[in-house]
Amino acid sequence: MAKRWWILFSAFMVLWCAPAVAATIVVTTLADEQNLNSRCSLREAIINANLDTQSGSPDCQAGSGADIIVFSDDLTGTLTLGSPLPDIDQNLTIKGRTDWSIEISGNYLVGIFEISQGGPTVNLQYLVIAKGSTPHGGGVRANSGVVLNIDRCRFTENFARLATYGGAVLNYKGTVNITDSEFLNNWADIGGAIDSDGTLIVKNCTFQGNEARVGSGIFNGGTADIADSKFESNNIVPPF
Ligand SMILES: [Ca+2]
Ligand SMILES: [Ca+2]
Repeated sequence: MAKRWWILFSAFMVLWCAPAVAATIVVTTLADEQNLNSRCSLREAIINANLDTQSGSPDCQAGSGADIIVFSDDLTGTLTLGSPLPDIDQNLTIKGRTDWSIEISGNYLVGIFEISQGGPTVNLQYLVIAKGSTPHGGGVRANSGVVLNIDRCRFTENFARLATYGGAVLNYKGTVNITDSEFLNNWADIGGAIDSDGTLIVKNCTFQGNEARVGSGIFNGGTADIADSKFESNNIVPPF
């Protein structure tokens, strides 16, 4: 009898200690909104994923652990941000469309993604990240301790304004892995497409038409491993 109770107790402990099952949160509108309107926006989805609640909006499923944000099948086109998205501060995957038919645009006014320091692992897949603008990292800023995996994304016309770092991606003392992605026509003062002060691994990527005063494609101030990638028509330009 005692053995049976021990088995039941062990099973309970395994279930109790198991990590939270990730939620898949489906974005159903390309509007940049946070209103109760039966449509789940990317902004609402990120807040729910960060807090593992529905405090962003009951329009989206609640987050739970290392969530996955996807876009509903009927959405294609551009999501234009009216203000910066909330920083991502939990493990999270954001998946666009395999044919790159979802674009997230900063409209040359705001940055797209920022990942909080302290160690979340964030995966960005199949996204077009365009026209983002911040002082550092117009498309994505990864802060210290972050692991950022970028797979099959396209970065176009992002820029770090006011003479600063990383037009498309700033890796500020994190670990950034980039595979099978394109960087087209991004610009900054230093690091036209990417500025890295951490660990950077780039594989099978294309860098074309990026501009900077120093490091038109990539400026590496940390550790970098670049393989099987193409650099074409990236230009050194005078200070903006
Ligand atoms: Ca909504
Ligand atoms: Ca979460």
